[in-house]
Amino acid sequence: PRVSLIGAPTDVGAGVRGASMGPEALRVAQLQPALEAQGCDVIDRGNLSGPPNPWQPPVNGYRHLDEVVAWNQVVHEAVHAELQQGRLPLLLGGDHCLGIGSISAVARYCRETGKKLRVLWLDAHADFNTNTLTPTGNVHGMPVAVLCGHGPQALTHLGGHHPAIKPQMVRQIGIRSVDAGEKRLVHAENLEVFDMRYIDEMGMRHTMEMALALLDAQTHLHVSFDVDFLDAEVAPGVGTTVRGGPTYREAQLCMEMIADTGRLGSLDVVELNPALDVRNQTAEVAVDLIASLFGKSTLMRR
Ligand code: DIR
Ligand code: MN
Ligand code: MN
Ligand code: MN
Repeated sequence: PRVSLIGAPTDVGAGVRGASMGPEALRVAQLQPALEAQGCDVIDRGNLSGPPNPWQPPVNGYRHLDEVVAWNQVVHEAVHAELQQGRLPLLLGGDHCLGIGSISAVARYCRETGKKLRVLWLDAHADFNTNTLTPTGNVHGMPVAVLCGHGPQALTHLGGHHPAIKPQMVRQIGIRSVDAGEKRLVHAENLEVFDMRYIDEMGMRHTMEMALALLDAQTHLHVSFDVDFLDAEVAPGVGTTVRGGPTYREAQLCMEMIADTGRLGSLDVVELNPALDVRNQTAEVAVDLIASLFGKSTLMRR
């Protein structure tokens, strides 16, 4: 595929500073050559710009809402422009609040082209908080709820259509930290969550077979990869590590099975925090996994 790298160097939605350095860490870890080795035609569009992080407490249950809106508007336009040109946008975050701009753009493109949308949300967290449920006010804990229509109008209507997506389009994988109020909303909205217990009991192979079931030639597959999906021992360079995530091998299998569908149409790689990393190892692991997502495998398979 033709891939466009889009850097969004911000941490306005996060509770720990440093994800703003994620795009450069992924470049330093040789993301572009890794994609080119898989036969991708890659253009690095450089970094978007937006407001600085004011580092303020929440107002009405949101921290930095104006800044979050501004960043998501530029992300939305950049992602949509790449899709319109027939290119695969790879958003380099930045914190996970940027999934609002990215996925609303993908959903808009799918509506414009008559495609079906499936979103795979790889994360330790459900990111399904609202301003009344959130214990932190950090908008990176809210993007899935916002995309499903729960949130401030400036975010829920970002792509012109409300809600941007339906909960049935989403499959969450690797979840192991959900806040109490958030958990009620996850159940009320019937969000399909393959949590760590499911993966422990059923294995990553079966999990991915279920999460990828019923994709067809008309389906656009979006992967939103929060690097805290990975076990903290594999990926220390994230702001909100949670013990007990997928191992390196499980994550590789997850990515390879997504690649096998041939349906990947857009990707977010978010929450990488170089300020907390050890010699850029988390960025290197992320690049390994992205290579698998774009088809890298040890040997040919049937
Ligand atoms: C927590 C942490 N659930 C919150 N969320 C995320 O602040 O809402 N951490 N996404 O990465
Ligand atoms: Mn997370
Ligand atoms: Mn409305
Ligand atoms: Mn997340």
